[in-house]
Amino acid sequence: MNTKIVAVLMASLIAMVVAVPMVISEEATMTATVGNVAPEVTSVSVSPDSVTLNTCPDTTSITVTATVSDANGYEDITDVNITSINPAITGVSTPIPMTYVSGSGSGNTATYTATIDLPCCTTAGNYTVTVEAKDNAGENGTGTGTFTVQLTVAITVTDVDFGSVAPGGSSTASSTVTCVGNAAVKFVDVSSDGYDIEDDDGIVWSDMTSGTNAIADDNIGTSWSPATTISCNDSASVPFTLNVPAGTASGTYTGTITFTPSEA
Ligand SMILES: [Ca+2]
Ligand SMILES: [Ca+2]
Ligand SMILES: [Ca+2]
Repeated sequence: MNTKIVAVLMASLIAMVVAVPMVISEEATMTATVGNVAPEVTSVSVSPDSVTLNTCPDTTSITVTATVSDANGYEDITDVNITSINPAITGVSTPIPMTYVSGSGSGNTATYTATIDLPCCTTAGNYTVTVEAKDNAGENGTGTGTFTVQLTVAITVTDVDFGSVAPGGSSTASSTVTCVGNAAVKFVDVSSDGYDIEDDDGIVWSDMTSGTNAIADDNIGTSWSPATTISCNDSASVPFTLNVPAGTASGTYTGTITFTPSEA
């Protein structure tokens, strides 16, 4: 064989090997573990944060708003609750579930709210609300907010009807006084000399009149004790006695009793 031909054949073989290489891919598995991060309650606010209660029997609504974040995304937050109110409020039980505010979720953060109906006898003072958020892994975070309940001194009273009284006779009738604010009340007797003596006594009354005729206010008295207190949602009868002087003209006499309560 001619060496020139051998060289050409060798060149062809080498060329074929280079043109059709054997290529085999290999896959490597990637592994990473993303840990759970507990949610955080980043803020708790109460609106209004200074509460003047409606009088009994009405309740007063306050709204608690919490901002919750979770580094695994807000979708990892499963539930948010008000777990305690300190001091506890009679008639308000916890936990109170908070509701996700529709559309508030973005990235790591979402907003939750709950409404609390405060009873009319909720004690005045400062309160702390604790909010707890949980995520899918069962981890939790808490945050607190505060609000203040103001003192309300308020009463309702019923009218006093002495009925039919003969001249020279007397009659006793009562007003039912109900405490409808969160402060227990009393009626101050200034100078401890009886009601309707000083203008700022807790109970004062007018003369009773019928046209131009009058029964003077010193014919009316009460045995109510200034030491007596009335608690929220409790009632008491305040008795009044009317002496109709002999010689009083017939007619229907009317007047006014003014009750001014003080915090007991
Ligand atoms: Ca998480
Ligand atoms: Ca007095
Ligand atoms: Ca008077």
